[in-house]
Amino acid sequence: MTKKRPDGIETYTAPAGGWGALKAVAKTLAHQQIVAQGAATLLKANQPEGFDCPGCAWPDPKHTSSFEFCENGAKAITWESTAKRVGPAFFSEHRVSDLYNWTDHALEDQGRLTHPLIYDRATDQYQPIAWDEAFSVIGSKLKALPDPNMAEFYTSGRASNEAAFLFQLFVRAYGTNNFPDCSNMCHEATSVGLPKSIGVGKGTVTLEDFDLADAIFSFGHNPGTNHPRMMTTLHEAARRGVPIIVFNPLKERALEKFAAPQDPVEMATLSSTRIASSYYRVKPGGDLAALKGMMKRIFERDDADIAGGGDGYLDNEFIRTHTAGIDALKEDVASTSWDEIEKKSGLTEAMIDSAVDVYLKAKNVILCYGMGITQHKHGTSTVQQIANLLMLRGNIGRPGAGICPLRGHSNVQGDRTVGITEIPNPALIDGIERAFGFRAPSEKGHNAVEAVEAIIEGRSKALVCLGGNLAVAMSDPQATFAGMRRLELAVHIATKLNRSHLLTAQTSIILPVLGRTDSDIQASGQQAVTVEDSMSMVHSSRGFLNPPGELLKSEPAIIAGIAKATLGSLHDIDWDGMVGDYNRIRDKIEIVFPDFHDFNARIRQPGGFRLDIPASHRQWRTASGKAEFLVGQALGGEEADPDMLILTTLRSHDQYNTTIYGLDDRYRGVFGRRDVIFMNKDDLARRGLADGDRIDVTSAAGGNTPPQTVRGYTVVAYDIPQGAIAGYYPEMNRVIGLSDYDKNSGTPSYKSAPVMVHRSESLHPSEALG
Ligand SMILES: Nc1nc2c(c(=O)[nH]1)N[C@H]1C(S)=C(S)[C@@H](COP(=O)(O)OP(=O)(O)OC[C@H]3O[C@@H](n4cnc5c(=O)[nH]c(N)nc54)[C@H](O)[C@@H]3O)O[C@H]1N2
Ligand SMILES: Nc1nc2c(c(=O)[nH]1)N[C@H]1C(S)=C(S)[C@@H](COP(=O)(O)OP(=O)(O)OC[C@H]3O[C@@H](n4cnc5c(=O)[nH]c(N)nc54)[C@H](O)[C@@H]3O)O[C@H]1N2
Ligand SMILES: [Mo]
Repeated sequence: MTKKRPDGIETYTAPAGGWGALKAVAKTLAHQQIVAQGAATLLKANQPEGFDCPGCAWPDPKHTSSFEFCENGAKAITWESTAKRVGPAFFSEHRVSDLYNWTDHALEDQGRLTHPLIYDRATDQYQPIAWDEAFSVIGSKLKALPDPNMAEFYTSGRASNEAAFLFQLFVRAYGTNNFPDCSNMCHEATSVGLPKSIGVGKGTVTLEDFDLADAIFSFGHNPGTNHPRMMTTLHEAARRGVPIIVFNPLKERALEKFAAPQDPVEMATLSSTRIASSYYRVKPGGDLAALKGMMKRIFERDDADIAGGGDGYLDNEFIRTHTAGIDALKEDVASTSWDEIEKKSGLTEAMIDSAVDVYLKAKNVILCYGMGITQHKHGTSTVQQIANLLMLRGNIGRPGAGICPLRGHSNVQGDRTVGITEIPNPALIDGIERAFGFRAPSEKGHNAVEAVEAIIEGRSKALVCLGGNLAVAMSDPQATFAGMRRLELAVHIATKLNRSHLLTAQTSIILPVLGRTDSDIQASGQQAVTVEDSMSMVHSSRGFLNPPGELLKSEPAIIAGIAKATLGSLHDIDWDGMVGDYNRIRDKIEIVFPDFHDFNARIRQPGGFRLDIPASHRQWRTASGKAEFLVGQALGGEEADPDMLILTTLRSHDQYNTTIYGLDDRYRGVFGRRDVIFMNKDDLARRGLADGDRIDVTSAAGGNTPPQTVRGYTVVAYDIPQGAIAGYYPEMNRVIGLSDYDKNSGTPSYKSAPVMVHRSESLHPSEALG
């Protein structure tokens, strides 16, 4: 007899992709009321003359392919190109304190912002304001601050290269390096960790390398939901018989089996392809131990083989010519006991051994990873152990092999490349001087956590956001939201209304902006922008839809407006000229960053061009000039409280970060709700709990004092390692402390928050935020 599951919870048995994905797209198009225009819009995504899909940063085969179907790309595009609008009439009907009680889904689902708005405290409403007036209010508030370092300038990773470049130019001309950005909550462990290992903070592979790989390792990412076009690559590889080895605490359906909507046979016969050849359900945060275990076994096998007269398993030629530090690494993993490795990783020695088998058999290995690796207190160190593992067999810097961090936002990598960084290097400062004739500040500014801390402590008084939803994305909303409400100035350059806009400062302004899909007309005609994908390909993106209203401005135009109102004629920067013709912005980018030589010519080639990744051709821009084997952080022996659980936070299939498209998480069998916590059945039993019971989750340690609780969540018995639970981001951010982050990179440990759970007295889920 099958036991009835809680409402909306099912066991999903079908493959990922397939007809379910097509059905979901049809539903999304209808919900956004753009059925007629919808299909045509989708067909322009990632085409040579079209726009770059705002869904993810996975590359497209040369951006010249025919339309590649992608359910979640379709959701991202239709969410932006919706026919719904949120204008002055709406804001005159709703007070901000009422809107605050709406869900994140409902707020954004009102549609595209159409008018510049300013908050009026007397009526508790946002009211229209003219652009010039908005710019002048912002300029005068910023000028009035006693120190430019009292303002924070946030970037979310959808901004184009051109917008991000103008933003950093304006902010540095204003006088600070306070550049919190979404990357600080995302792949900062990669940006900080990899340069020390291989001299560059980006991936080393291209899409073509996947055709040559003999094995693919996938650590801590969920491509069926978050990088769906990667499924085409994995599907092809699986069909060629390439082993795909997955390390993930959850059995993500798309990594198990996938039906490609492009494949007529699979669609017609309802068949699918098995993706992972082996699936290791590592404990959250256990990857560091698993990687150390793999390396320990590789050294052991290498020694044994050599003792038996063999050549061993290491690429000694590569190690000798290209690397430093192998002895210390070998010593570290040798002194780490199997007992510790098994305990921390949740995997047995035999399992790790079988993963090593595959690794050693393959000539060319690519290792892909996502947030399951970076969002931990030891994220940076884990990234470096990934580089070590690859380097042991020379799997970096040759065809078919390399490291592949799956970036988040579609242009988060590009934004960093063109200068969004709180730690400017001398080359950037010299470049700005070359192009604009002034010396930018060189002292370190704030990253995302530091910016929010400064806001909470009242050291920072102003926040200007180029997109995003910083307050909701950040840990500890209790403290973060309160800090935001104490600001003197908050400015949001946004496409849609979100909760950060409702945390009103003394002066709060929302500026409606064109998105990727919108046509952008300036003095010299229709403009294209550029973006950089996960594989360092830079290409152009041109929207073509009629903008949602006449008043919207482009990101570059808004930044220039704020800059002129703040800086006046300081430094004699030609803001109008650059906004009138984005080619002129690109000319300046090329002067500041020589890697962009012939920028305007090269983006006109179909598919654009690839930025040089020195490690791809075995040039190592590290201090020693070699690729560095770096010893990993200790696994940490302290025995946790036996009642404590480790919470990892996830994206559902129906969300884009804080944007909640809908309430289903199809592949995990969750429908119509998000108020669930996944827990191992033995952990449930040990607490006398059953599938469907309501629980409270309380932070157990770390940075939010007093401890915070989310109440009334429904617990779902799930195939997840014992000792671990999983819940959705952003609802669970309440139990993640602001000071729980990787001290090397500042990346919050969203994937391993220590918590306690108790049976709940609440019949309904609590308001999780704020
Ligand atoms: N549709 C859609 N696309 C997106 C996004 C979105 O929200 N929606 N977000 C974009 C952004 S900004 C980003 S950064 C990426 C995020 O893409 P992912 O990195 O795939 O993001 P998460 O949902 O956080 O998933 C992390 C995966 O890691 C697993 N995991 C959790 N903890 C651990 C751990 O300790 N070890 C290991 N090995 N695995 C673990 C989870 O089970 C899950 O499968 O996607 C981008 N693309
Ligand atoms: N617990 C937990 N917390 C996390 C994570 C996690 O895995 N777990 N992941 C972290 C990660 S990886 C990231 S990247 C951050 C995400 O943090 P953010 O990037 O700040 O958040 P988003 O939800 O992507 O931002 C959505 C808003 O961006 C605006 N927007 C959309 N498109 C555009 C555009 O084209 N231009 C402009 N100007 N605005 C636009 C809209 O107003 C929309 O409401 O969250 C982090 N927080
Ligand atoms: Mo991200």
